[in-house]
Amino acid sequence: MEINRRDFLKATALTAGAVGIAQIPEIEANTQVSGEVGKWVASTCQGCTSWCSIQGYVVDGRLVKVRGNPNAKGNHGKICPRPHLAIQQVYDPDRVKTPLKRTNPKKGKGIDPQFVPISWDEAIDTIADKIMALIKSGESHKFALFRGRYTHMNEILYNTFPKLIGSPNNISHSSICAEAEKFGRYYTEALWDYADFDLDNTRYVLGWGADPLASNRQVPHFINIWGKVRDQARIAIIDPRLSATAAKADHWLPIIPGEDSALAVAMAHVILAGGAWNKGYVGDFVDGHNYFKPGELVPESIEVEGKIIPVEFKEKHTYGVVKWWNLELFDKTPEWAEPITGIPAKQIRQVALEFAAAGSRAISWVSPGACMQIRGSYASMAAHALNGLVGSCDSVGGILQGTSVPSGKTPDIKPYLSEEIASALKQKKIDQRGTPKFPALNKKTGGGVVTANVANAILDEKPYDLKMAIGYWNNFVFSINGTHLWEKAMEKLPFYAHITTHMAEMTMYADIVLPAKMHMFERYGFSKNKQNLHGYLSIHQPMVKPLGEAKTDETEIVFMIAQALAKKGHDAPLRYYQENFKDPETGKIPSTPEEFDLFSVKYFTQPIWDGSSNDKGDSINSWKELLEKGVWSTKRYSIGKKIDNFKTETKKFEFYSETLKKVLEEHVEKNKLSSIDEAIEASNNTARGERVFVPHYEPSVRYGDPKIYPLIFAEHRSRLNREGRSQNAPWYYEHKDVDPGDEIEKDVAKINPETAKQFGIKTGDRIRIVGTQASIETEVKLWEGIRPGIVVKCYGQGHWAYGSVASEKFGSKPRGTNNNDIHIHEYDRLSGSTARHGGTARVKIEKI
Ligand SMILES: Nc1nc2c(c(=O)[nH]1)N[C@H]1C(S)=C(S)[C@@H](COP(=O)(O)OP(=O)(O)OC[C@H]3O[C@@H](n4cnc5c(=O)[nH]c(N)nc54)[C@H](O)[C@@H]3O)O[C@H]1N2
Ligand SMILES: Nc1nc2c(c(=O)[nH]1)N[C@H]1C(S)=C(S)[C@@H](COP(=O)(O)OP(=O)(O)OC[C@H]3O[C@@H](n4cnc5c(=O)[nH]c(N)nc54)[C@H](O)[C@@H]3O)O[C@H]1N2
Ligand code: SF4
Ligand SMILES: [Mo]
Repeated sequence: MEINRRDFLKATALTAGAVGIAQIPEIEANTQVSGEVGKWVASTCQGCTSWCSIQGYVVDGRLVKVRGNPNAKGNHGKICPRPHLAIQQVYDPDRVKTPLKRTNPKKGKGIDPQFVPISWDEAIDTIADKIMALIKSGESHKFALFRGRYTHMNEILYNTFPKLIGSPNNISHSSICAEAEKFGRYYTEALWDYADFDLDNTRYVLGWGADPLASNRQVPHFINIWGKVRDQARIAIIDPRLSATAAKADHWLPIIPGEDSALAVAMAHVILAGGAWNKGYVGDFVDGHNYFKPGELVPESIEVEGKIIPVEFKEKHTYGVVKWWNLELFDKTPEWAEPITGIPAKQIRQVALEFAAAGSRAISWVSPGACMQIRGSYASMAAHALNGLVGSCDSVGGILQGTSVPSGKTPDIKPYLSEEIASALKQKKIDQRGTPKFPALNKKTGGGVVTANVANAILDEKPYDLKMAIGYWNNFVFSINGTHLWEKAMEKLPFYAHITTHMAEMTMYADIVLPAKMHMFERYGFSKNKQNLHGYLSIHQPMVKPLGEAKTDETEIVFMIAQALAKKGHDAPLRYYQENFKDPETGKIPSTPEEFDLFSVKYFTQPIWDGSSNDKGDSINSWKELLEKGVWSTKRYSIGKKIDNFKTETKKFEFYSETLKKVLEEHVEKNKLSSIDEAIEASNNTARGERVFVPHYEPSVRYGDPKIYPLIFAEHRSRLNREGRSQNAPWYYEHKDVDPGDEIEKDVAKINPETAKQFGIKTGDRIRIVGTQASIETEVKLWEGIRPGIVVKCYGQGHWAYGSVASEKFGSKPRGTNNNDIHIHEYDRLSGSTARHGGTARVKIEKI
């Protein structure tokens, strides 16, 4: 088919330059592309963890525009800038189009895998053979499934599939994402999740590294409501760099990275010492006198006119405020915090009192910036505990837990497990979770994942030698601190299959590459989340033809492997999938991957489309209607019911965490440790005794002698990051200056002019940033929006694979630099998280 230049321009203008040349022939040269011919189709964006409901505009089979789904109450019909980049993702000419196999057995960074195209049959057969070999030799536990981003259809590939083949190793990316953030909420109010916020009614937003105009969660909702918030509330942002939100705030507190716990306890001190806590929520001293005196413990009793009178605090909806003061806060004055945090005592006092003056309409909003740090679990607890002091947890204008959204239950797999498979599932998990070094206390000891540590497990063969992994929608070689470690681990792993849209760093170590359908526009699925006081379920559905031979990661590919395994003698997965995922409308048993894909998504979303949830939210009465509307939202969250009914041990908001105490006791017992102190020491925290159970200050940890490495390295994410997946989109670079301080087409290191002067460097100079672990070379940008003494770089660039835009030379030379080269491979062990923040790496800079 021929296409002339005029028609080409017409088509590309519509997609604003987002055209992958390979796709052009699908448009008829003489098509009239007007508003009338297209159709808006609903789906879901996964550019971040907000999972907003969107619509794509499709003209003659071609996607030309994205907007918010007008039916969505969470993101109220809006999107942030990022889904527009998804058009360049789906039509990226660098996408993987067919299954590939490696022909070069040597693996390593910069080594050409010499991939050659193969058929789906050959690819699936190779994978099935490897799995069968493990099952036959009694080593099925040596298989792992790596999950990065996902839809809620992950119940198939991530949850059930590894178990059905006898592996306990379903490894998610959660602990490289935000687990430390959840830790703070869980051990105060028993919520292991993200929060929702009543921004309509709030009077104060205190953001701990939160930059909701640009990142964090619920960006469209915040952009939409921010004007109102500005009008009726005050905003203070704690962040070492002037973020988009900090630039529009009343206060910017440029904290020294990693010192958030000090600032949080000092603010709590001010609120209590100033008598500014919410007495209706927390309670008060019975005699009305304030015994929270700086530097003094609250006495058990006092003497009045020769009589001993007990000092009593009648606590209402919280638990342990006096213990918290006595164990931690009494001496944590703003003057104490000033040299640690770099924030003037006066400003600490002012912000703390302003925040408290807003009472229960004040939000202390903790982002990963303040807690994905070494010892960040306690920073998270301390910053979140401020919500308890002002009584904003589950209050109007405060911070909320959110409403759950119904979906189909995952059918029981037990009847499908043979004795051998069931016993293989009892093997230890590969990531060493629940051990003294990695408590990963998600609700219970070892309840969380330690994603990053799988690399160490592979290298050390502890607890055993991992032999095979399948990864999907993940890129751990790029996205985890200390990239060299995952590079080495992937070199060593004997067999890896990657299900991916792009040839990412992780793919370069693969033995088999399977092309994935792009999640937003090419496949079925569903995602559940909350924003704006609504829980919601948003559907993913195909609106354009999948590129090449791409298939759905979470369903079709699993079914194909299950079919191949059945042929080779292990039919449990296929039986499970066929017997349990019949079409809910017709009862038909799935016989093809495509049928399984459709039936299983219908199965899981049935409670939404069969009308049985109409009383809980929107009204939807058929599968077709769900596809048309695209989203189902709950009624607005009903505020206040959680108060006195939190799922903590005491049902109260816990300043003294009985919930944490109980879990730590179980952890000690399970690991046969001598005491909780020993457990805390092994987890690299300094508190001892009862301080362990209250939000408290933990000193930051830094690598590198300050005499040799005088600066601290810190980072933020781009407003245009679709996590690690938008960096092959030309628009990413063309609009890079949407990030304050950044430059179009560049990946600059931002340094305060004062600091730069000390080192004799200026804007445009090329420098080497040298840490104890690695060094990177980049260009300098002097900017006042960075606190002195630190070097800040945006995360996102530095891909040595991914595509021709993301790398200077695909396969070997990155474009820009990856911060994870510099970030130390370190952890917040209590939550299992990796420490990408907190300024763990000290660095020096050298002019090149
Ligand atoms: N634009 C965009 N938004 C996203 C995503 C994306 O890829 N792009 N991804 C989504 C995902 S997966 C997640 S988990 C969330 C993450 O949520 P975010 O809140 O975006 O988390 P981070 O980017 O890790 O850190 C946020 C901020 O912490 C600041 N910071 C760095 N060090 C410190 C410190 O020591 N103390 C304090 N107080 N601040 C510090 C950084 O300057 C940055 O502004 O974002 C989601 N939203
Ligand atoms: N230094 C630093 N490190 C970070 C972060 C940071 O801010 N700074 N952010 C952290 C956070 S919050 C997170 S959540 C993680 C994310 O880290 P990962 O879970 O590793 O995810 P991504 O880096 O987004 O890589 C996803 C990969 O999936 C593939 N892919 C892309 N689109 C699709 C698709 O539609 N389907 C399928 N099947 N595959 C696809 C591509 O290979 C892509 O490389 O990174 C973490 N790492
Ligand atoms: S906030 Fe996240 S999920 Fe929502 S539109 Fe933006 S990138 Fe997509
Ligand atoms: Mo994340």
